[in-house]
Formats: sequence, C-alpha cells, structure tokens
Amino acid sequence: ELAYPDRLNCGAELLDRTVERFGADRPVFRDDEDGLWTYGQLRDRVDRIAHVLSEDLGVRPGNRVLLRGPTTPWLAACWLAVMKAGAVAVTVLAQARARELAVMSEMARCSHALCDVRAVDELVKAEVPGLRITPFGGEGPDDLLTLAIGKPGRYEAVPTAADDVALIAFTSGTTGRPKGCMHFHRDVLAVADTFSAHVLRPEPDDVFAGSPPLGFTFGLGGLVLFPLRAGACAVLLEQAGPKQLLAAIDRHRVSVLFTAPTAYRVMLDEMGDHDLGSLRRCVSAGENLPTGTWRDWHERTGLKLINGIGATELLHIFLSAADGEIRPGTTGRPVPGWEARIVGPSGRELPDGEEGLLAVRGPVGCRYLADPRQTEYVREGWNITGDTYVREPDGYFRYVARADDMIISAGYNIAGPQVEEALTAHPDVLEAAVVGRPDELRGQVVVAYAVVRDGVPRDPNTAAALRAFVRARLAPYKSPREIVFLDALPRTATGKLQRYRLRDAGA
Ligand code: 3SK
Repeated sequence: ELAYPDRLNCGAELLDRTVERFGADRPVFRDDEDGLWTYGQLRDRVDRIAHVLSEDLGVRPGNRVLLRGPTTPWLAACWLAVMKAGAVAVTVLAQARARELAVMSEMARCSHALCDVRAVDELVKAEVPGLRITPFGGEGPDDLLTLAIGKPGRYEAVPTAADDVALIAFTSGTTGRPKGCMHFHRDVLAVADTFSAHVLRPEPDDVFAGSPPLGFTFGLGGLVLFPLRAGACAVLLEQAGPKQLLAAIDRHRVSVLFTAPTAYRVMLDEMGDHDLGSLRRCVSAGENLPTGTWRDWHERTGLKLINGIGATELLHIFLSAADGEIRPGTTGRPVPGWEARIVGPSGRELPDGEEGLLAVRGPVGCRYLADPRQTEYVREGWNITGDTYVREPDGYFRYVARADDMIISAGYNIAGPQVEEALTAHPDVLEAAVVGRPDELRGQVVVAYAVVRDGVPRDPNTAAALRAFVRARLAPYKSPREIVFLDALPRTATGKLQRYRLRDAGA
C-alpha cells in the first residue's frame, strides 16, 4: 500500500528530494549532442523557469499549460517547472498538427503553452483563443530561457495536494478520437513506486534511454519519472529510431532501455558490432511482444525482454514480470500494488483459461476529461482496458488481442495478433497487421498486411508461401485469405498499429 502525505508536489519530490538524497553533482540528462546536465543544473534551470511562469507569464496553480517539443532536457525541465509551480502539464506529441492541437488545447482549457521554438509555427497555426504561447530554445528576448536568465536559482514548490491534478495526457488510442486522461501528483510517483521500483529496481548508476517521446506517458515514465526517482541518468534523444538507440546504448553505456517490440526486431537486424554489454533491463511495451522477438533478443544479448502492458489512462505499466519471473509468451502478472482479473461482457469474473476482458485496479485510475467513455472504461471500480486476455492457472496473463481486433469469421473467433505473430515468425516478414474484412458469406475474412524485407518479391508466390507458412502453424481457418504488401504499416505517433485504418481501407 503506497502512502503519500496529503500535501505533495511531485516535481519537488522528483527533483528537490532526489538532490537531497543523492547530491547535486550526479548526471541526470545527456542529449544527442553530448550535452550533460547534472541534478544541480537541472534544479537551477527548473527553478528559474518556475519563477518565469509565476512572475512573468501569470501562471497560477491549477492553470493548464500545454507542453510541446521533441524529447530534450529543456522539455523535461519545463515539465518539472510546471509541476513545481502547481500548474497542470498538458502533454501532447510533437507531431500533432494544428487541428489536433486546437482540439486538445480547447478540451483541456489551456491558458498557456510552452513550446520548443522549432515547433511553434504549427501551434500558432492552431489559433487557440486566449492561449499564451511562450517559445523555448531560441534566442529572442521573449524566449522562456532568456527570461529565465535573470531569475533566482531557487524556487519553493507550490504545496499542492496529493490529489491535485498534475498532468493531462492525451491518448488517441488506436481509434483516432482524443481523450484527455487526468493524473494526480500522487499518481506520478505511484508509477515509479510500483512498476519501476519492483520490476526495474533501478540504481543511481543506471542510464536510461528509449524511443517513446515525453508526450506519451510511456516515455515520460521511462525517461523522466523513473530515472529521477532513483537518482539515475537518462539519455534524451530527439531522433530515437532503432539505429539511434543502438548508437546511444553503445556510446552512453545505457543500462535500462524502453522501446516497442518492432524496434527490438529492427535492432536485431541492425545490431552490427555495436556493444550492448551495458544493458541490464530492456522493457518492451506499447504493443504485443511476439515470442519470436523475445527469443531472438535473448539469444543475441542474453537478456530477457521485460514485457509489459500499460495505458495512458493508468499512466504506466501495470502487468509485467522481472528477471527469473519472466515467462515468454505472457505479459506477466500484476505489478505489486495492482490487481488484475478477466471479466466477461457483464463484468462477471471469468475462470482461469477463459478469454475475456482485462480489468485492472491499483494506485492510478482512469479519469477522462469530460468524456462519456469514462463509464465504459471504469466499471464497478475496475478499469476495463479494452484488451482481451487469458489468465493462466499459474496467475500469468496472456495477451489475445485488443477487444476490437477480434475477427469473427464463419463463427470462429480469431485473434488478429496471433496470426500476426505466425506471419512475423517467417524470416522474410518484418511486420504484419491482420484485420477482418466484411464478407457476405462468412461475416468477416482474415486479411493480412505485411512488410517484407528488401529484395523479397511482393508477388502472389510470396503471398502463397506465407499463407502456407501460417497454415503450418495455426488452424487453417486462421490463415489469411489475402496478403497485401505495404512499405510500412499505419501507426499512431506513439508507434501503435492503427488496424482501423486498414479495416477502413479494405471495407
Ligand atoms: O502500453 C502502452 O500503450 C502504455 C501506455 C502508457 C504508458 C505505458 C505504456 C506501456
């Protein structure tokens, strides 16, 4: 049971308390250009920015401040300053376009925005009435960092309540309609004190890196909350594709890595002679982890990928397993502090071995910003994540599909991800997405979209060979009727597969 005091400011806890515990001289952030920030420098910069927010920009506790930019130490510093000033950080992805930015800023009623100078034009284009935009990272007199120069280097954090909203994180899920998820100051610490503390067990000498951006809570946790809570260091990369990750691991001796299954798969291909010997924990989340990728990574690096499932609604990962407890082919068990079960459509708990909806509860709950979908997500105190899972008799949870990715063909239930896993086990296939296409006779038929390696012909012979490969592994009714070759699969800005776009395209 986590216990936090009634008055709690997560920014002060993550920064000021960590400096008190571990000292100001330890490294906290490294960037693409080999810049190094110590904890003392971070605190000084955060506190100056917090002064600008309160004194020059008129940010008051509870005001909502949109944060936008590529993953940099300055963006992380702005996030911490907003926390210390008692305001609410509204995090959006750097890739969001003007129309999306307008919707999110208006939904969250943002009064202010802090925006990397390189990303300001799109935000200005959004023409959000009353939004005061302050750029950072430029050199103009109105730049946040110019304004910060003249401020004192210490700022007393606003004594927020543990249950004050600290963060509004937007998710478009995989369906394209944005939802704002509100999280309290205590929630921000709770994800570090559950998943990170029990599964990662970080030490101050750890070096974190990863691909998810700070506008996605997967990245905010893995690159800011978890390292800071442990007094450790994070490498913040603006470009964090598989190649850049491999180079960063080698160069900065990264020990804790966060990325998605597809990136692990590509890294296996691109590893070359990069030295990955510093890695000790590799987290895979955001999507289902194919068992083949788990095994290949284990074979090449000797490391067991830590699978996990999280949700923006619940801030971070709630099912996972560490070290000797890892069982490939499963996501793991509830992280200490969390509970999980499988329920049927009526909410009744199902026995082990039966497929149903994953329901979880723990220190963080879903609180949508004025959205009727709240009562679909939270039922009788349980958060219904929208994933179909099975609990095995030994208590491990095995992923089946997103509930809306189940295909029903001629009365058979087919989990798209299972067919994808069978396809990606073929050495020519880099990625696959499997959806149901409406069919008069069968209701739906299985259609696969595949990305194959360079040089593999995208022709009917390859398609036939892949279908035969799947039929040899799965019941024949699961084998795709058709295989369509694509250059890339449609993904959200956070890397999640958008099966609905393939469904719509094929309908
Ligand atoms: O699995 C996810 O999509 C996720 C979402 C938010 C935070 C963390 C994770 C892994």
